[in-house]
Amino acid sequence: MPNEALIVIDVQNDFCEGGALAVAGAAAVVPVVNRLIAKHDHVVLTQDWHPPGHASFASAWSGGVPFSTVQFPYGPQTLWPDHCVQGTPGAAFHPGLATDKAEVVVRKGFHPGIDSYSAFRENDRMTRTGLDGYLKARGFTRVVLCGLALDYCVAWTAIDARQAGFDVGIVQEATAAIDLEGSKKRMLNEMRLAGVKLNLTA
Ligand code: VGL
Ligand code: ZN
Repeated sequence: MPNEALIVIDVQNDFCEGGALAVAGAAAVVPVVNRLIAKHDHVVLTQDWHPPGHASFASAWSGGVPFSTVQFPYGPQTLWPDHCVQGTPGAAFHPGLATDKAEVVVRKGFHPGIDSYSAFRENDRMTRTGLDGYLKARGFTRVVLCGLALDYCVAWTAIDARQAGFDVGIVQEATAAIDLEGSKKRMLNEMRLAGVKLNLTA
């Protein structure tokens, strides 16, 4: 469809088995994602792209515990293991991902003090990545989402895409979830309430 873009979220080594923030089942979705890429005319990739010592890393805080929640100036923030550090092998796309067709790569999470799950808006909910303007300038009205992680970057991107006025669907079989304290169920519900189609097929 000419007005539809596929957005492939964060299929990077650190989110796959053996990576710093591995999501169970991540590598298995790569062939499914590749099938979606082959089927779409327009493909956008996103890349989590943190500077060393990023504020979302537990290691940046004395006594910081990975997967705990702390208060940031912009609200609650989960602390993560160091991951997707700019230029490292962990930040690179999974070697099996079919990246050639991508028309743009959006990087996020590069502001030292702000995390970014959504590919549209960072976690302060104010700092914009520019993806909204890019998609609208290109005339896209529908976005299809897949990638990692379902309950963080895919979900937040889907909800922000709805808020930006796009028709939005996710292909669940082309995603894998972190599922921290029920986050998968909670974010599926949030997406449903936002009007995201949850069951597109690959
Ligand atoms: C992600 C946690 C931290 C994601 C990125 O891509 O879902 N999750 N940074
Ligand atoms: Zn991150």
